[in-house]
Amino acid sequence: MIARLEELIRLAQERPPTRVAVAAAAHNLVLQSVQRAVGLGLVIPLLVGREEEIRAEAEAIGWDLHGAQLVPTPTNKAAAIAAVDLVRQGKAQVLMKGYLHTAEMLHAILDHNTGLRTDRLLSHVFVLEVPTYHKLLLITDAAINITPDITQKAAITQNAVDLARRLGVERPKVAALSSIETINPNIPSTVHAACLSKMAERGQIKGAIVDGPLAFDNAISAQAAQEKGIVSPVSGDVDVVVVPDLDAGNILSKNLEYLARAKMAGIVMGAAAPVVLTSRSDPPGARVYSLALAGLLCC
Ligand code: COD
Repeated sequence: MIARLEELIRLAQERPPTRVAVAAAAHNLVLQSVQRAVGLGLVIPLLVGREEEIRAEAEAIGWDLHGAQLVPTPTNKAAAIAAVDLVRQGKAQVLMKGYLHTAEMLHAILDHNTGLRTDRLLSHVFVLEVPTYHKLLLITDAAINITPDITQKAAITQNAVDLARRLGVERPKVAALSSIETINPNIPSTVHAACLSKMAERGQIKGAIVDGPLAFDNAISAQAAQEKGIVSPVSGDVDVVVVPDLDAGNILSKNLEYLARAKMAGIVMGAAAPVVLTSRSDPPGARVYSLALAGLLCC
């Protein structure tokens, strides 16, 4: 079982470098992270975007673009489409979002004719190394599905469980989160969480123990659960938290990143290839961990 994000890099270095198509690459943080990943032997980049801007940004960070291929496009939208196409053609194994809006990247991925759709739901998983928690914590979905219904949440859960298993957790413990641990029909996330728990019991979600509704404290701390008299097979040892909606997940992840100094990686599951979808403000470290994770998932 992988316990630290640094291990992702070590494991990815045991494999040949991954060919990564970077959509809208002309940005210093994007190029810094790709340069670092090239230096670590993790990736061979195809930098898609405005050529002059990519060259200027690369020069500004002191990178001669050695080891990178440039694919010129006039706009961000064209860059997103071209990067997706490089993956479809097999010229790249991983897609990475550069400096463009998430929705713009997702529209290119979701295009019926030219995208990277499969029969699965696309969902995002953050993998966090939180200094105050004893194992990696997966948070889903904080970046793609805005207000998922129960069917979508089951798919989101399955995608995260599959990722946790790829990271070596044999039977991931999943907390379906809400703000309380009892069912209140006026709080839809409590009903969703209870359904997910039952769906896992009945084999509609496979390979995991799912419990919910749980509030975040009862999920993460066995002591908090005990004090509330909650008996849960996952409390205090959770691998995956499924959040009520995108807002909750986004706030939770960024809270842990900024206030608890969590390190993080992020990946999109359910597409025809791994997609690195970091936020435009993410530091290079998060992007390098994400590239290492994508490299481990692509073959
Ligand atoms: N997986 C697979 N197919 C999907 C998904 C998904 N997650 N979401 C939509 N689709 C398909 C639908 O089935 C349909 O065929 C087509 O895509 C369009 O569906 P719509 O009209 O419901 O979706 P859109 O195009 O309005 O929006 C889809 C987005 C993923 C772009 C949208 O949900 C979105 O903007 N998400 C938030 C992205 C974001 O801003 N994240 C930032 C947080 S950091």
